[in-house]
Amino acid sequence: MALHATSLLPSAFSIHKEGKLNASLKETGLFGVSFSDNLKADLNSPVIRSKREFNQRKLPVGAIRAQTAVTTPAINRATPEGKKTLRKGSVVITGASSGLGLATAKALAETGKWHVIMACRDFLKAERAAKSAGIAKENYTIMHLDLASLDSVRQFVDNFRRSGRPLDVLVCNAAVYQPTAKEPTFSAEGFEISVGTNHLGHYLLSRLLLDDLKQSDYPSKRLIIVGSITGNTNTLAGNVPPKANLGDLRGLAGGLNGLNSSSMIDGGDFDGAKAYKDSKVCNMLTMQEFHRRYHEETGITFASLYPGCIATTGLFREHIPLFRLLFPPFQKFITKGFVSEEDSGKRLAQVVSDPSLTKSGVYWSWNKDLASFENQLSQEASDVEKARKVWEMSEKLVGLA
Ligand code: LMG
Ligand code: NDP
Ligand code: PMR
Repeated sequence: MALHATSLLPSAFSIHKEGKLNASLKETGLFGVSFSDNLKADLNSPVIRSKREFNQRKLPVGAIRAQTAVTTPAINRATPEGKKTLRKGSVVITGASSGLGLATAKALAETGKWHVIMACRDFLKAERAAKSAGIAKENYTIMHLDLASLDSVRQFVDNFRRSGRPLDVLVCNAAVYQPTAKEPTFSAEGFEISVGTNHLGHYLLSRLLLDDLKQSDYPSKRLIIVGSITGNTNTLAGNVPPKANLGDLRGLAGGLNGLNSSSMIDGGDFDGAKAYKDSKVCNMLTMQEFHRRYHEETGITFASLYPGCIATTGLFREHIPLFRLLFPPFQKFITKGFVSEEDSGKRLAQVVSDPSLTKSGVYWSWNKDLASFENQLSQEASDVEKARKVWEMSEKLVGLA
């Protein structure tokens, strides 16, 4: 049963549908009572290639440590007793060189049931991170992916296919956050960098890899996109200014290039924190649109999540030092929304592999007893019409339509 975020808020808070927030200061987290964070392919070519064809192809010179692997059926009778065994799952995690992505890679690799493809923009950083996290060599492969370049996304997809590995789960985790930027910066194709990376890069990646997911014979295939509480205006955290708001999408329609269109989705003046929150709304809308378009036909589980406030990650690297100093204790002791990198990794790993989390179209969160629950998205983040428009506009921007 879906729990409503608002129903978990302290009674002193009520958040109305239109995003207005009423707060009486007695019994609020800031004054001693916890606000738990949870309170609250299309392919270039339409030809569908069989896995056998993938495996027969030669490894390209340019593939970065893409190891050869012969794809075996998901379930085989390998044991002498003839018991059915499941082959190792194969999961791609973007931005696995730090924070949540790295912690998730570690949690999955440690089970011995997953091979993690760490899709990262900085190969050496990723290698060092995997080593220092103690991930066993045989459980991961690093492949280059820069989400701020659509060419790089396409190259990654080619390299991945040439590696011969199946794709059982795709996790769109990477993100950038520019809270202090005064002026926008842009991706290779000229999209404002936060929406360009967090949304458009992942949008192209997941559209292209959908075919690979379809071809997997793994029993539970999933596409997971990391969302956040701060993009949801039905929560306290989502009401800290600047608030997410995609408006009428005029900036997105114009290409977010800051030249003949605004760099912001809603057409407004650049605001880095808002651009990040808007990108998270796009992530959550995309997950639902995937669900509506493809779940029934493919059986793939499409999900997003809010892993908790992982206040110590690299996401806040561009914030002022005072913020970085105060934010973790603020989240730990005041909002009580704090979660360690390790625990957040276990949460995302659950969404990847837990047999009880196979429901599609869900935005997962965790309550104060650390149990997962189906959370409710804000009105904007669950707007069906907006989801369709974001999908169609994004499709044009990334060259799929
Ligand atoms: C913007 O500022 C930045 O400008 C932008 O760059 C980006 O970072 C963006 O969301 C990201 O934030 C937001 C800024 C403006 O909020 C603050 O950071 C103000 C901090 C004020 C601290 C007062 C809290 C007191 C608690 C003491 C704890 C000590 C530890 C401090 C750690 C700080 C780390 C965050 O926000 C405003 O305009 C005013 C702030 C109002 C908050 C709005 C929340 C809406 C819900 C209202 C509920 C009211 C609950 C009590 C309010 C009292 C606190 C103001
Ligand atoms: P980190 O900064 O630690 O991790 C982000 C990762 O994304 C890094 O590995 C980074 O690579 C990678 N990345 C950034 N840009 C690109 C790019 N162009 N191409 C490929 N990879 C890229 O932050 P978190 O672990 O906190 O963030 C992970 C996810 O969790 C994000 O989606 C974020 O929105 C979400 N989230 C985080 C919360 C938090 O409290 N921290 C709360 C809610 C959601 P590199 O190492 O090279 O910089
Ligand atoms: Mg927020 C229940 C309270 C709660 C939670 C769970 C978060 C999560 N935050 C909460 C409350 C508040 N925050 C309050 C009351 C304030 C005003 C003092 C506040 C401020 C604040 C700032 C300035 N919070 C922030 C920032 C950031 O720069 C972070 C951000 O918005 O990044 C986009 C952030 C966050 N608070 C969170 C979470 C999870 C973030 C981080 C990032 C994200 O959504 O990925």
